[in-house]
Amino acid sequence: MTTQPRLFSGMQPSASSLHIGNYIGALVQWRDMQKTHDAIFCVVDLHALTVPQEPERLREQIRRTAAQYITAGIDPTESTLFVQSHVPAHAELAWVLNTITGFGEASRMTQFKDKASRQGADAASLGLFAYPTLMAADILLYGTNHVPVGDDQKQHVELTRDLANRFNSRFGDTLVVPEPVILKEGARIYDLQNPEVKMSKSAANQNGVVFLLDEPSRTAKKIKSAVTDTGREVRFDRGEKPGVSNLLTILSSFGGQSVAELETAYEGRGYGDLKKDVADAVVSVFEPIRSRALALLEDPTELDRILADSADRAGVIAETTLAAVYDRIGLLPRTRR
Ligand code: ATP
Ligand code: LTN
Repeated sequence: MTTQPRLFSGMQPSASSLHIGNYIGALVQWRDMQKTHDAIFCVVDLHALTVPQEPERLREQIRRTAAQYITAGIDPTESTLFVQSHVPAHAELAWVLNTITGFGEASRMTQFKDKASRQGADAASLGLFAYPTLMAADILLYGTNHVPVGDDQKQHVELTRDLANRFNSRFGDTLVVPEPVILKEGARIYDLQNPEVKMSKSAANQNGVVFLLDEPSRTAKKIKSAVTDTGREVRFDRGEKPGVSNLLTILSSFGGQSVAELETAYEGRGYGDLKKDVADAVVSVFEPIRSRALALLEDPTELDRILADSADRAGVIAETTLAAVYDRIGLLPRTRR
């Protein structure tokens, strides 16, 4: 019987590969937290339906995302790693949470406002509006204590806390109120071609996004073509030197030396040397992750079995919470005497 705190986190399968930002900003930290937590990691495919999808591509992206979790270090014998839609309780609890969420409260979610304004208010679906209550369901089904997320998701975890407290005060103590664990800001990675914006799967120009599943030669090429500045000095300064600062952050994350140590090491040396070292460091970490992921995907029998076993384990926990919720709110159990 484990006494470690429960951790839950997830990523959308919204691209065919994760990138350096997802790796440094999420996966590496998840991997480390597995040791101190009873961890559950989810590929949140139902969330991915909130933007238009192409069915065959989505199916492939779900497997690819799961494969990269595993080969980047999420150990399926230590943690639970499953696909959201394999556990129907997520959609079921989300419905109940929708009924206790205010329309105005949901309208204040900044991610919804951003995405809806990008898609055009008429194109935005009810699903996009309800994204945060589905996320709350993900978290609350598992009695989660800690939710590691980027800063942009903090508001959703706050809503989750509000909903758990509201449910408990209306219907009696049922749901664990989770805490966000905000991932390190130093771990934010920016687009190599446009170092003012964060690296993102959905960037229009992919030359500035280094994907885990890119071929090593492509990775090296992208890094060597990174935008820098007209100066010569390798120095961390986000305002004046966003490109060089980003490369220093990446090298520090991959190589283990602090940014200050790197600044000293590159005194009198040019951007070319820095880029070459960043490329070598990233390729040497990504190459084995990439080749193992591609091998897992070649014959997905093993991967599908891992996901199914994990979904069985997750399903038992989720069903117990859902049954308690249904009972508290006054639904009739299905019984035969
Ligand atoms: P999309 O473009 O589809 O919004 P994304 O690449 O921005 O995707 P998410 O799926 O929103 O990534 O995020 C998954 C996880 O990766 C989150 O925990 C998020 O904080 C982290 N993450 C995403 N982009 C970066 C980045 N550039 N730097 C550090 N962490 C990141
Ligand atoms: N919204 C998150 C992904 C996500 C998640 C979750 C994270 C969905 N459900 C539950 C933590 C816990 C994102 O876009 N990064």
